[in-house]
Amino acid sequence: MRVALVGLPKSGKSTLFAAVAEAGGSGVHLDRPDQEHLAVVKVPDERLDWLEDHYKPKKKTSAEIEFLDVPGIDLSSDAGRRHGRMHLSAVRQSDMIVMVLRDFRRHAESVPLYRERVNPAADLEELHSEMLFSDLEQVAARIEKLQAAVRKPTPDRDRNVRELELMQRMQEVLEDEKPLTEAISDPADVKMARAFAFQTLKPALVVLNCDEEAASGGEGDRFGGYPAIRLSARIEEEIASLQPEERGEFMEAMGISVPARDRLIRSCCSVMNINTFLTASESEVHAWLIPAGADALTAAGQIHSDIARGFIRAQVIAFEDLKSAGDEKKARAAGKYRLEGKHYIIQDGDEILFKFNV
Ligand SMILES: Nc1nc2c(ncn2[C@@H]2O[C@H](COP(=O)(O)OP(=O)(O)OP(=O)(O)O)[C@@H](O)[C@H]2O)c(=O)[nH]1
Ligand SMILES: [Mg+2]
Repeated sequence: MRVALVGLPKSGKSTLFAAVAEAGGSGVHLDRPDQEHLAVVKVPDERLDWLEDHYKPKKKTSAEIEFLDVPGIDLSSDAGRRHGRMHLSAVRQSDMIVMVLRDFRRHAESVPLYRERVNPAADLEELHSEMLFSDLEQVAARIEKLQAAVRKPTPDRDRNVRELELMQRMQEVLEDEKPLTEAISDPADVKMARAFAFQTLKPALVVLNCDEEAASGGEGDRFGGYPAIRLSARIEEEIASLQPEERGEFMEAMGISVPARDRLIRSCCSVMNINTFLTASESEVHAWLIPAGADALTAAGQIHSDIARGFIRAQVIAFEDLKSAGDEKKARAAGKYRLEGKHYIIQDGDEILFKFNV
């Protein structure tokens, strides 16, 4: 799972990236601001920590997601726009887009202003138009190809006709300046469109990079039609650069209860519609990410193809039930463990033991 941080120049993407990657200080990334950077990040999960305390395993494995720091896209010049296009192709290979918008005013004089403004709504609009436009170009090129193809009686003509109809529908939506997520919902259409990795078809989150005092905004906000969170990239980078034992005190002094890094990672999982399931034993506790709606067989296959192949049953308990019972034995006595089959839909926070036979 890969999340791309995108935005106009100097909105704080690399600062946020350093905080998320816990690179500490002004990490190596700032040496090459013109390049993309990738970091693998552990998803913070209190449930996994509880299981670790409880099972005292040899090993703890967090779920991971990747963050990609993309250089700022300067749409105010032709050269900048061309460069931006290049980087947006890396964005196409990501599963989700985080649009980082500048909303900090303090010390702003030392950071060059984009188009002489601090205006996140206008910035989002500009970024959004660019992504719409780039999808529109791709759609138009595809339509041209398909129009030629459907004139010939080839074996895949039916499919081409269907695709052409879909592309024309998408073109209309884009020309209406709406993201493709609003054009298609039918799973067959989504599948057909997915191959093109359209940008406005990707789940997206807005990050408002604010001054410290404005950064503690609640969850569940929206901005310009997107789910949004507020944070201060600079403070987050500072927190990430501290030793873990110093963080609590600093955060308390700043009036921050949860690092925005954690809020960001969690929001990404929620926007991508990703759940977590857990496995636990004396040898290892492990958190796994899985698309919402996936079944027990898919979860088993994620751990190992043998477990899916020889799947017998899944023994499942909701983490909260385990926690409130206190331990495995008490939960078992209270009848909280269930046996589920292949088609059981995994719920967020399920702790699972797969029984299999190969
Ligand atoms: N005052 C203040 N400055 C910030 C904040 N976030 C980033 N900056 C500063 O703004 C400048 C640019 O930050 P970067 O994180 O490099 O921004 P960027 O979006 O990666 O920039 P490009 O990749 O060049 O587009 C740096 O000097 C940061 O220290 C913030 O929340 N408050
Ligand atoms: Mg940068």
